[in-house]
Amino acid sequence: LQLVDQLREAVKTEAFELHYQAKVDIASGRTIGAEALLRWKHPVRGLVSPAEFIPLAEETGLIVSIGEWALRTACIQAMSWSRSLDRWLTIAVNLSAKQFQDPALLEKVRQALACSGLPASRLELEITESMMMHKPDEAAATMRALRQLGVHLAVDDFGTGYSSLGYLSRFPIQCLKIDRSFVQNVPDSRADSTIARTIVSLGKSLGLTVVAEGVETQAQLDFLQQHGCHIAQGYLLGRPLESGQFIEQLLGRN
Ligand code: G
Ligand code: G
Ligand code: NA
Ligand code: MN
Repeated sequence: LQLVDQLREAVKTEAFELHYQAKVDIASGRTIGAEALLRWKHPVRGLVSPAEFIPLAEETGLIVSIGEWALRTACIQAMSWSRSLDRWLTIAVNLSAKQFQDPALLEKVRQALACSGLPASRLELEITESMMMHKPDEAAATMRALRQLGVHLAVDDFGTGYSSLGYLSRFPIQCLKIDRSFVQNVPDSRADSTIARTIVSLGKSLGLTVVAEGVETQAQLDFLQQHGCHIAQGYLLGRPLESGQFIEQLLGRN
């Protein structure tokens, strides 16, 4: 079977899994939510990373069904955790370019919220700069409609795309995620430390929540804390885990 047929089969049988990576409030050390990360449960290859199949899924349009499954599953999971913990967790879901351009996106988000019971304010959608800049007017309209539903919007991998800072303030976003390629070299590289610090300060001046991705060392976390970054995500704070392990980690922590 060709890879594309295998992927089609996987969509039919929902042969996917979400892993969850903690998002931690740097000031309090509390886990405030998670990012859902997709995996394909391949019969031979085991768990396959989206980096390997998202391009094919985009090309074939299969991403639209896969993304819908991910959205629904993530919302149901976040609602279930929130119930059992008796406090709200936020769930972040990545959108691909095709999904973001799908005219039915709004309706799918609405349905995922309705069928899970998750309040819209507990769902965050991650999009990239290139998705916003492709057709900025249409993107802004989509984003405004999503905002009207009450969901939050985050810019993923910030600093790596061709962003126009002028546009940044014109898109209705709530959160910037500093790309891990900058975080990685903090605090040793002066240039990357300056970039990370500048993104934190830019985000804060615009009233946005700033998240650092790919935090792997205590020195990185200390630097980010010192510069007022709000939220951290990375192997230091937790690897992506399946839902059962994620909740165990959370319960063991606070
Ligand atoms: O978890 P991992 O490092 O394998 O993720 C690789 C890439 O896949 C990341 O860029 C991430 O944003 C993306 N990704 C993870 N989950 C999803 C998803 O559900 N949908 C889309 N479109 N991309 C995802
Ligand atoms: O593009 P996006 O930022 O959504 O990518 C998230 C990806 O980054 C996931 O595939 C996840 O597995 C990976 N990731 C998460 N934390 C770390 C980390 O601390 N170090 C590295 N190298 N990768 C990470
Ligand atoms: Na990211
Ligand atoms: Mn992401």
